[in-house]
Amino acid sequence: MKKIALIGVPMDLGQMRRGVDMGPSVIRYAGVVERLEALGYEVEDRGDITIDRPGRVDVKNGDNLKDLQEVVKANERLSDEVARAVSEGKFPLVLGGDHSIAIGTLAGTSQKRKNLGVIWYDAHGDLNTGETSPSGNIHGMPLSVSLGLGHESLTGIGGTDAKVKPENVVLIGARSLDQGERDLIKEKGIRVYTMHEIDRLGMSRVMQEAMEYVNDGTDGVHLSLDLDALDPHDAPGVGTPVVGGPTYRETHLAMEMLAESGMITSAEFVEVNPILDVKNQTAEAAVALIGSLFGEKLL
Ligand code: 6HN
Ligand code: MN
Ligand code: MN
Ligand code: MN
Repeated sequence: MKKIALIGVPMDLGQMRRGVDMGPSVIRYAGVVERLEALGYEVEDRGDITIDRPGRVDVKNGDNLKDLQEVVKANERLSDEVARAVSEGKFPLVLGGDHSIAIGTLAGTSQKRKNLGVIWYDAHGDLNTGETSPSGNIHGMPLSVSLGLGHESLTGIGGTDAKVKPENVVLIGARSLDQGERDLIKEKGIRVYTMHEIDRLGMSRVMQEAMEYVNDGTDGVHLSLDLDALDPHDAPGVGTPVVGGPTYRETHLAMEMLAESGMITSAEFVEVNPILDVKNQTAEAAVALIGSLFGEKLL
């Protein structure tokens, strides 16, 4: 697919570190459009989704969900925009914003793809619900919401059906899981390559296995890449860093293998926070990884 629809989502209400709403802007500034055009893609930058700003942020409702209404509204808009891109035969490339926006990306993508595979490249599981979340931050919940679990105003975005099936999901890079997330992974039998498996098998074998797994019986594969998956040494500009992650190089290898496979049909890059970053390093890493995902090679 040579046409890309670029969609920015300046969302920071899914978590507590202000500044991640500037993610789309700094990733553009780091040259994402030029990088993709140099690879021969036609890029339509659709600008940013509108985010409603509440007067006071971080307000929890009775269900342990912060800024729920604003997060729902933005994800409804995003879902429509992503669905439109898919129906026009374009590759939706979504720039965050915090990870709560995966709710809208997956809701939009799954309008057309009823058996969507998902690669969740993240230090975290993002499998909490209001009941299990230690924080009430919705960016820790998008994957469970997409599986149909949690508050109905979130699971109902883009229709009441579950957007993805647990057997079509694979997590890569996990090293911080809450108890409720561990329980859910066991209950649903979700495939997870934690740092232990990456250390033992190496990124190459992990990616080979993960790709075979999500490609089996699916009609498209979405990549959800949280920059906090990378070791904080290589991606310091994130709100919830966790030590001991895959390197910049290992993550490039993962993107290069995905490019070779040709299986990825939509993607999002999230959690870049320029206030916490060092000289835009994390935004630049995101752009370089996007380049690799779309087939950039040295020779
Ligand atoms: N992310 N598990 C923690 C929580 O608050 O639910 C951290 C979530 C981080 C989410 O990085 O997208
Ligand atoms: Mn994360
Ligand atoms: Mn399958
Ligand atoms: Mn995440």
